[in-house]
Amino acid sequence: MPDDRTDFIVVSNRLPVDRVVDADGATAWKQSPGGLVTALEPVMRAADGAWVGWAGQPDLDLEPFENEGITIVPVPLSERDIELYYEGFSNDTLWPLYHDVIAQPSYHRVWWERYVEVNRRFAERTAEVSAEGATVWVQDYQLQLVPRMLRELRPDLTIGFFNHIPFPAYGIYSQLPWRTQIIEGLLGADVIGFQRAADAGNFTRAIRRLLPYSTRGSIVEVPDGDGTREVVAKAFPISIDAAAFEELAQRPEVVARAAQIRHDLGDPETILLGVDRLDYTKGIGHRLKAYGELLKDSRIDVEDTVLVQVASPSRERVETYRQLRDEIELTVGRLNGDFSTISHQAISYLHHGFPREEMAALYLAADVMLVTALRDGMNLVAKEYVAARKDEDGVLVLSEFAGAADELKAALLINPHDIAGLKDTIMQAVEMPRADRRRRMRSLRKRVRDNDVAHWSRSFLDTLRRARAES
Ligand code: GDG
Repeated sequence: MPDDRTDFIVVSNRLPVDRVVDADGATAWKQSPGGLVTALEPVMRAADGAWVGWAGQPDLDLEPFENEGITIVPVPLSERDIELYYEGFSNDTLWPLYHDVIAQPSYHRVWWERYVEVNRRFAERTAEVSAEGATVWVQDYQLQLVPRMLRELRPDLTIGFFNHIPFPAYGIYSQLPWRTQIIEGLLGADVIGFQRAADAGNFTRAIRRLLPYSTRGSIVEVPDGDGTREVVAKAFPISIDAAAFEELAQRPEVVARAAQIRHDLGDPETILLGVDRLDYTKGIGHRLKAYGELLKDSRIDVEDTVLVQVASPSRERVETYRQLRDEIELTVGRLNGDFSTISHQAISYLHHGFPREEMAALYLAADVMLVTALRDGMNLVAKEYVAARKDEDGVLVLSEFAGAADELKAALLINPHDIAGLKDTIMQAVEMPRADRRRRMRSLRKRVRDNDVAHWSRSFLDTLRRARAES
């Protein structure tokens, strides 16, 4: 066994670094500024941690390397793996199924077989780099079989799993031809984390329907050799690095940029903002419908109101996403054609990604933030908007179907399917007096500050430590 194995390992589909090639053809690695990396950085550093994952390009078979104090352990994926395991089973079976079948999931046995194969590759790679008794934290729906595979290879490890997306009710989950294998896969972990208490409840109910294991509260008794092993399944709502986001949004250049954005939009009275990956779970169509009707009813006027919609490109090789893009862009084009004037656009639609500084400036400029997801594990955009608003201004309109609604009760909560209700709530947000805006934003900010991403990772890892000590 090599002696450079590590005590703390995070496993996720994508590595937290991107490979960049400069003009001379030299390659380097750039850390992507994800919340997960930020949250785990202190733990990673203290434990000399490693990160196991795919580097984002096909057929890259690389040896582990060091990047900013973290050992990066690449897992190679071929074009075919990407097609079947990632775009297929992960993004066209599990993603729509776990988001309450908003889009129809496809069930293909070859996708499943490749999902099993790729999960095994991740488990094997992780087993190789983990020191005796190490702690491994597996992330998300692409890797649900890894906990059990890893436990079989390395019973000495402490294994955690966190599901970033919802876990559906049994009536929906039961469609999955491989429903029992997935549950068994997850139960290889010592602790299984979900975004909401409702997700954890759906998971334990699915266990009771499918397997002869007993559950009490968040504890599942899983047979293990001659005895049983206790697995914890409960909610750990994820968050953001609130302090860092607040600091970013206060930088003079970001504040100046926010003022410039408002000016460039024609100094409207009200800027409404939507920021989403272009995904059918985010309810962008419902938002546009409500906004279009408000314009049609003359309850708002393009002369003083604008909707800025950032739709960052996502999963563009999956057919459902191509269709969604066409539908959204048709709607945006129609609304702009019908309502824009030479000097004022109804919707400023941006189909590209932006640097974080620009996102922060947009949050600062927006009077009303629209989060209208039809289903969303958490929704970090809602929390970022709140963290950015140190001025205690701005109104958050938030879907009750986003995990964030469990915590952010001082937002204006909406059911995005209720278009009449959504329209009224948007008007309530636009017309809300300053004192009410301040009261609500203050309460939201306290929540996001107290429960930041460091709190999330600490409480998960503490539970994992305790669970292992007790067993
Ligand atoms: C999954 C779950 C859960 C977006 N466009 C740009 C950009 N973003 C950033 C946002 C935010 C993140 O991406 C999106 O996070 P969300 O939580 O809103 O949504 P998903 O991507 O669907 O994430 C979700 C999350 O996992 C964590 O567990 O909350 O429910 O679906 O941080 O700011 N960032 C930059 N440019 C963009 O154009 N820089």
